[in-house]
Amino acid sequence: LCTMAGSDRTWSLSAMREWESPDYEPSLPVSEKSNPLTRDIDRASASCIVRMLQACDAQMFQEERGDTYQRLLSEAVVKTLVDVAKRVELTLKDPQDSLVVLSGCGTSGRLAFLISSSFNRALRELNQSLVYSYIIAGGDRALLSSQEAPEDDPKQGVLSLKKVCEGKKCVLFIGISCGLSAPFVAGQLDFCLQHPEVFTPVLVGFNPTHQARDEPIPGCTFTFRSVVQRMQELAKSQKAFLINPAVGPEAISGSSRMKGGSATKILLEVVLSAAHAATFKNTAITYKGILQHMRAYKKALDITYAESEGIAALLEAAGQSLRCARRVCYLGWGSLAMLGLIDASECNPTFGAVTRDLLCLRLRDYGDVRGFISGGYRELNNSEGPLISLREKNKSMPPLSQQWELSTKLLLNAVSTGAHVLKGKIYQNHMIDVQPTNSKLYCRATRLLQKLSGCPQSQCEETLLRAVYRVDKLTVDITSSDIGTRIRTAKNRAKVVPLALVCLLTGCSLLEAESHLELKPIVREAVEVCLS
Ligand code: F1P
Repeated sequence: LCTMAGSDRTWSLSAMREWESPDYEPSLPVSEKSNPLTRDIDRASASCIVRMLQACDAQMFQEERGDTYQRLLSEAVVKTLVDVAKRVELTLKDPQDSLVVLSGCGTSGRLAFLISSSFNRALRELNQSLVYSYIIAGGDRALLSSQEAPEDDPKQGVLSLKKVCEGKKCVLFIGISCGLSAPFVAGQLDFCLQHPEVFTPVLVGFNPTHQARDEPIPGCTFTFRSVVQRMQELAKSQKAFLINPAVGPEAISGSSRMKGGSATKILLEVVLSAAHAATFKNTAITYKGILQHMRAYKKALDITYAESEGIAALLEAAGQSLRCARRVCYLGWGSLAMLGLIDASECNPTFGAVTRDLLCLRLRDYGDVRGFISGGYRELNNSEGPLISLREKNKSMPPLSQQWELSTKLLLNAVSTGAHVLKGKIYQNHMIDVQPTNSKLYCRATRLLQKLSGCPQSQCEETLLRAVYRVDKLTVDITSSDIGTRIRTAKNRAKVVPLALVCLLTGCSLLEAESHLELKPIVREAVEVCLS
């Protein structure tokens, strides 16, 4: 299909909106659905991959239609952005004992860091008190390497929130969870709801509220959804705020680092920029102003993809490097290099992009895609100390720099995603080698096995567990283990999902599945052989 359409492939409006139909993968939230536009991305040429990514990104700015999903440019969303910007303005005008905290897990936490750092820098330049703090699940080490297990820990979320807010009397807490799913953020929002005299909670994510995760959180009486429902009630009196437009399914199912990350960056930068302009330039926060700023990002997106030929060439070259077991290295300085570090750090959990792949655990930290920053760790300026201040020239972060950053993010996401697709790390549009290192990813892995093998859920769960523990027969100890133990064990295992899938499809033993995968190191090809 792709070759046929080549790089001129375009999509009809109905194809662009197919995911919105209530019959389309109804059991999944938008953030976990598979995007119909990229169903065959695994067999696409470099230029076709770029077209597909462009179409997926364009879905971010689609207009709301009828009674379906709220979108980025929907009236209700823009109005909430105006309200939240006014709250930030209040903090900026009265910074004493006040704080704006941005918090999230994985990519969401890295963006919390990036955005809070750049707006604090703007304040420093104006000789104003700094009002922004960030929290990332797993602490600063998670800024540059994936730490997914802490995402499941609501108590740690609360502890880290208490720590940054010590002594503050007025805190605007912005919790980011693209899938409205991370227990770490749910715990923090719940804590804010319990202390309304200090905290005003804001939630940023990309599912409608009824699709928020409703799985029980061990040791808690709330679920993410129940927290969201309480916030919805309070939102009526502006005691809480929900910013949750749908941006459409990710190009690679569930890869919220892509559109989820871009939309987070757009929304928060629009809000904070408007608040800064109101406080320091006397420019009122208006609906029109916010809308215009959002449209400037849409333009950045169009300008970026106007270079799709160049992007495709880069992607092809990067894919070739990975295919010959070589690397892709990003070199840069300032916030753009930081985006490179972030993009590189996300490849490991997304694609199972471990060097030389199978069982090569010692080399785990040296990924296929690596980022380098001029000045090294000392440039980071993170709260736990030396890991970078971004360079002089990016100090003030005028709006144009923000769009330049978005453009860079889109480009890097395209290169790393495309290169891994070309390397065979994606099956259809699924992360076939996803590491089940937290409860969300564990459930995603089970779902993927069900979808690809057609076997019942219980059998898929059992086979996944066999692959995690590397045993053909499960012991009582294993079957009675809790999800936390399973996840900790999975962290030290490679190719868990591919192994389980081969076992399910062929009925072979784990050892046989391992040698099958060794013979066919391109996971997609190994799986295809079994499927055929
Ligand atoms: C947080 C997150 C993602 C990461 C991976 C695991 O998701 O860490 O950033 O790519 O999918 O989850 P969310 O809480 O923002 O939905």
